[in-house]
Amino acid sequence: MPDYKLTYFDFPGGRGEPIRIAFHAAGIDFNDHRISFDEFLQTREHMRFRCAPVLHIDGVEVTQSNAMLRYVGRRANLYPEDPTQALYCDEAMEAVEDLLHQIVFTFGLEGDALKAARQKLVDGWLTIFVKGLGEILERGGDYIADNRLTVADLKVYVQTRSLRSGTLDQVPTVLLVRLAPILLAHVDRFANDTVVTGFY
Ligand SMILES: N[C@@H](CCC(=O)N[C@@H](CS)C(=O)NCC(=O)O)C(=O)O
Repeated sequence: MPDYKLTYFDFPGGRGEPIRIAFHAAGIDFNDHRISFDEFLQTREHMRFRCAPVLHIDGVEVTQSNAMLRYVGRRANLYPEDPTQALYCDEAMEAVEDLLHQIVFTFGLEGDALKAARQKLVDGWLTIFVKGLGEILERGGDYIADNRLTVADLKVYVQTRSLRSGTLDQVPTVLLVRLAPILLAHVDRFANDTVVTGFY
């Protein structure tokens, strides 16, 4: 088995966490290298695209979180072989990626500016993406694709768990139940799945 080192921030969310859970679910050992934001600022000049996560495979650097997820998924049978089911996975994963970009635009704001930006986010992109991810899940049933756990479920789960947890100021925790209850059932199912939660 290659030597894996995943470098990402030390919090249970964002782009790195689904990859950590995928490694764990797959039973693949990896060096879970967690960095503070200060450490990130000090080292980012040496990162290819100045972004985290970064995966080293036998010392070779790789970037792009969804590419990493697909890679771990293929190694661990958590990514469909059927091209259409794989497409469904990719659609969900890229949608979460687009949503993350919209959320990140509101980071670093404070006071009234934060309040206004988050309200706009809730009424706009968050509503669109939560509804859209709900539609994707309705197509798949209990899972995003392939009638089973795939890395797409992990990516969606980490994001919906964050939305429900109230960690994003001004974003109501009832958003999922209001806009896409099917996503709430999905997040609950994984919250009780030891393959996913056994990581903690
Ligand atoms: N397309 C990249 C985006 C990576 C990205 O934007 N990472 C964020 C953290 S989740 C980052 O490093 N932000 C710090 C910054 O841009 O200064 C990926 O999917 O890995």
